[in-house]
Amino acid sequence: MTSLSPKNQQNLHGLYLLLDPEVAGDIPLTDITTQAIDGGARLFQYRAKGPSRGEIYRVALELREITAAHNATLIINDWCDIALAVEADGVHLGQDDLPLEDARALLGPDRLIGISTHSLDQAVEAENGGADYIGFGPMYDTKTKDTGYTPRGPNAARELRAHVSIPIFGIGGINLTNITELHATGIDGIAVVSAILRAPEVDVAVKRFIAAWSD
Ligand code: TZP
Ligand code: MG
Repeated sequence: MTSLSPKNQQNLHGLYLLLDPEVAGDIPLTDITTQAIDGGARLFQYRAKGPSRGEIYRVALELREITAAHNATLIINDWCDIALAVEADGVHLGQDDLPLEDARALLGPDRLIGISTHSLDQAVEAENGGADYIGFGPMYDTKTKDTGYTPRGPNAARELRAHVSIPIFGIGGINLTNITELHATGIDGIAVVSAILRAPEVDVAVKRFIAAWSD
């Protein structure tokens, strides 16, 4: 298996598809990933909250093979050890996960680290701490995650853009209707779960999101 490091930053824009087995239901994440790649997606995060770490590792290995074959970026949510073990491109961490500094010490300079942020202060802190990108949200109401935050909305994304230079991905409740106003904020991309994983045809949904983001 070939690693995509050193730092595979070229895919840090546009559609960022989060692969969550709870949302995918009966459809294997490997099938979803293959369909999404067919539709043009090149940036993925494996986000599994329920399975054992052994199971997360096994699925991550499969996702790594599929994504690596298509020069697609694979980020692992939460677990630095699994990201390293499967030679993923990086890790995504929340505010209550391993601190950025420690994650960087483990992962080294060549892997990507993304940080979930919910305020301008957190976003600036992540950038100053050496994050490669940030997620910012929830942008809108979402049923996929109980975030504990009110929706931040596009104006907050616009404000963030004025203060943060690293790639910003809006997340939470993003669909083909609200994508247009988010694109106008100048952020770099959108992290999407249910609107694509629950679509009748993942490849078609991916194509629509990519087209909407580039229009
Ligand atoms: N973090 C903030 S909102 C969210 C995560 C993981 C879930 C987004 O899912 P959806 O289905 O795109 O609203
Ligand atoms: Mg986390």
